[in-house]
Amino acid sequence: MATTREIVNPAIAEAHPRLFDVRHIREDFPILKQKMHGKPLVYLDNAATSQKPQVVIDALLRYYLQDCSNIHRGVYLLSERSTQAYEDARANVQKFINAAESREIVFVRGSTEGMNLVAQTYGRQHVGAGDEVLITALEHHSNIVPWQILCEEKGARLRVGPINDRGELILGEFEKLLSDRTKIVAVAHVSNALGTINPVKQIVAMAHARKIPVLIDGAQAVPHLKVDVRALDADFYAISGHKMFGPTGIGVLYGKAHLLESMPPYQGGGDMILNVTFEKTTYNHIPHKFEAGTPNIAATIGLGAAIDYLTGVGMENVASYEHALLAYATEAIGQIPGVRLIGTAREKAGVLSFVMDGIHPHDVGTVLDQEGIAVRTGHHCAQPVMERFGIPATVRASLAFYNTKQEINALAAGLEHVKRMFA
Ligand code: C6P
Repeated sequence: MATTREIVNPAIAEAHPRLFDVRHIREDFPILKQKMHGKPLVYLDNAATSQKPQVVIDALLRYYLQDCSNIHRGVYLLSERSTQAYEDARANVQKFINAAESREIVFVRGSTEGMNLVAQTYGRQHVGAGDEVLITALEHHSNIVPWQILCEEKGARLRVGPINDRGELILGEFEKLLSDRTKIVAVAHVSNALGTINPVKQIVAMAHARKIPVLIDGAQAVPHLKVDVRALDADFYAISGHKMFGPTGIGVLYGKAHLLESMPPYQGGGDMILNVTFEKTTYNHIPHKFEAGTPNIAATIGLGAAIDYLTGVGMENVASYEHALLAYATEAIGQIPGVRLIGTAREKAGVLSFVMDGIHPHDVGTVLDQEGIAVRTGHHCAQPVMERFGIPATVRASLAFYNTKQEINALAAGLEHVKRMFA
């Protein structure tokens, strides 16, 4: 596999030889050593979920081997240790996305739950009959359906900013959809089906000029780009831990403190209360008000470890390495006769979606699997994107910073093999 040193920026590589040496990075991910159908695993389904470095696996093990206990409840040392590790993870997230305060970090199951939380709390509070919620045409179902549920309940209207043939948001058209009726804007930072990076900073500025809050679905951005929620001035920002090298079942909803404080709770239960009587319950302070019941403690601690790991590698390094790898992949795959790239935005991250003349994406994926190559095929939980491009599905190769040019070459060779099989 990756025997060549893949050094993107020689100056930085000289200063930090380990950072850009993909061979060493790959050593941190035990799963990548496996073979599939007798071939080296080429894992190109990182947008679905990413692989975990040993330090994350170790953190999970450590919790279960040494610290396993509930948090915020026990007066004994074991519980103090797990509470500390859980709250340290919150502080890690805060620093990583540059939130102003750790109480702005709410732990949820994933970005899906983050979006649903905002729709069901802020949304129910502020969206009424005749109001509008504005999204874009490149959203994942997780940033469509929660708003549809809300709009149906309230008699509100879901508006959709259009995209062009490259898969870029048409900003002028989007802006025209902002009005007095718009009560919230919800947009993806990076599209999972197309890889488009939305101009979220501009979108936030446009919405804020009209005093409209913005939720950003950051599920596909945080693993690839350095995200600064304060620089973006995002009101809400949703993250999935498992896509950023952390465990499954953990995610983050960032929310500005004054907004979180003003919102009603999402779920009721333990830990989200200060006092309960049958007559009246007073709620806990943020973020605990939104963390009812025993959370996924192990996964939260694992997410903290993933953030430490990413911080060690450096998100600028991740972004620049992947940028070069995506350019290489776009060239290598895009020039194969019969392959058509879907999503050719000028600003892209991590994703290469394509179709092949006369061959169903599922067939492509099945043949690639026999070559040890894991890609996703289908609508990628973004059916309206497929409809926009007039196709039922694509093949999607999605990158992480442990992928290599050799793996892209293997994908290109695999696609030539597919073509021969279906010729
Ligand atoms: N996309 C993909 O293969 P959860 O499932 O809650 O961790 O993430 C949901 C989600 C929200 N927004 C975007 C932009 C996403 O890409 C995803 C998850 C995966 O593309 C699984 S469908």
